[in-house]
Amino acid sequence: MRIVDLRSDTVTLPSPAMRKAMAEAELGDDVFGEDPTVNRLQERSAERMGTEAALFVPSGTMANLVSVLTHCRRGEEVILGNQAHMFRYEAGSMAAVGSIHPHTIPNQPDGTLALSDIRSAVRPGDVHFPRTRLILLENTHNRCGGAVLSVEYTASVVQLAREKELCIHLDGARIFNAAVSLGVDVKDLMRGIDSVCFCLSKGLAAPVGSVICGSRDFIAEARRNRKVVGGGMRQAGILAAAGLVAMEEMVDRLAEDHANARKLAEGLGNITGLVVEARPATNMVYLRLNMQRFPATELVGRMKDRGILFLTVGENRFRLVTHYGITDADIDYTLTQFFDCMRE
Ligand code: TLP
Repeated sequence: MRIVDLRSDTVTLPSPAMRKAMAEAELGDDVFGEDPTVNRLQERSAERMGTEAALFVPSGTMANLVSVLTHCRRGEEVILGNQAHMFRYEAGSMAAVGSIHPHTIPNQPDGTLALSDIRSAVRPGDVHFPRTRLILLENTHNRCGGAVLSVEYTASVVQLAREKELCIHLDGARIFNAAVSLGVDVKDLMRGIDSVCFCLSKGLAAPVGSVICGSRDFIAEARRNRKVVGGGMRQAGILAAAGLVAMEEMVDRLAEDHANARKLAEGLGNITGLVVEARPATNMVYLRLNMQRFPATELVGRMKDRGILFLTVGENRFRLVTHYGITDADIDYTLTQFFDCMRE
C-alpha cells in the first residue's frame, strides 16, 4: 500500500548526499573536542546564527534542557507559554532534572506571549518567590499551528528581557522554517537572543542532532551540562557530517514543504466535514473533524487504513506535517483519500 507519512518532519530520512558525507566523515573523540567534523558543524552553526559558539547535542529535547540548565540554578524560574514544546512534551525535564520552576502564561493563537503577560509574570525580589531568570520563546511554534514569530515581535521581547535583566532562550527547533517563511536571514530572528537551539533532524532531514548556539562562555558551561546529562558522543562527526549537508542543502527547499502544506490545507478545507484551523505559515496543518458519521477518535485509524499517517494532538485536533520526501503528488493522493474517507 502507498504510505504518506505526515506524522512529523522528524520521520525524514537522510538524503544520498548525507549518507555519502557520513561514510566519508573525518572523525575524532568529540568529548576531547577532537572531532573535526563536529567542530566544523559547530563553527558553521555559530556563523549562521550570528553567535560566538555552538554545541552539537543528540536531540532537541536535550538542547532545550542543557540550555535551561545553563541559564538557571535550582529553584529559579522560567517564563514560558502553556503550549510550549518544552512545557508539554519534554517530560517535565527542567523540573525533573534541574529543579527549575516552569511559570506558564498563555500562548496567543499566533504563538506569541503577550508582553503584558510576561511583564506581570516576572517576580519581584521577595523571599517568597522563585527568582525569574529566563524567558523561553518557540519559533516556529509547534502547537500554535507552526506559527512564525516575527523579527519585530522577537525584538520587543528582547527589549523587555533587557529591561527586566532576564535572559531569553529560543526553542528554534524549526527556526529555518521561520526564516524561510518570512524571507529573512535567520540571524534577524536571533538578534539579542541569549541562546537558541535548532534541530537538524526535522525539516532539514539529518538523521540525528540539534545544535545550541550562544556566547563562548554560555557554550563552555553548556558543554559541562551536556556531560551531566550524558550527551557527550565521541565520534559524533558521523552524525555531524549529515548535519553539515542539512545546513548547506536543505534550508532553501523548506519553501516546498510550506507550499505543500498550503495546498494540503486548502484541499482539506474544501472537504465537507473537515475544518482547517488556519492557513499554514510553514509546514504544519492543524485540522478538526466536524461531522457526525463517525467519531473524531476514529479519523486517524480510518486514514491509516488508507495509508495516510498523521497524529492526534488533542481532543478532535489533528496535525499533518509536510517534509522532505513528501511530494506534490503525495498531497494530491492524501486529498483523494480524505475525500473518499469522508464519504464512506
Ligand atoms: N517535536 C516533535 C514531537 O515531540 C511532538 C514533533 O513531532 O513535532 N522543540 C520543538 C518545537 C519540537 O517540535 C520538538 C520535537 C522538540 C523541541 C524536541 O526535539 P527532539 O524530538 O529532537 O527531542
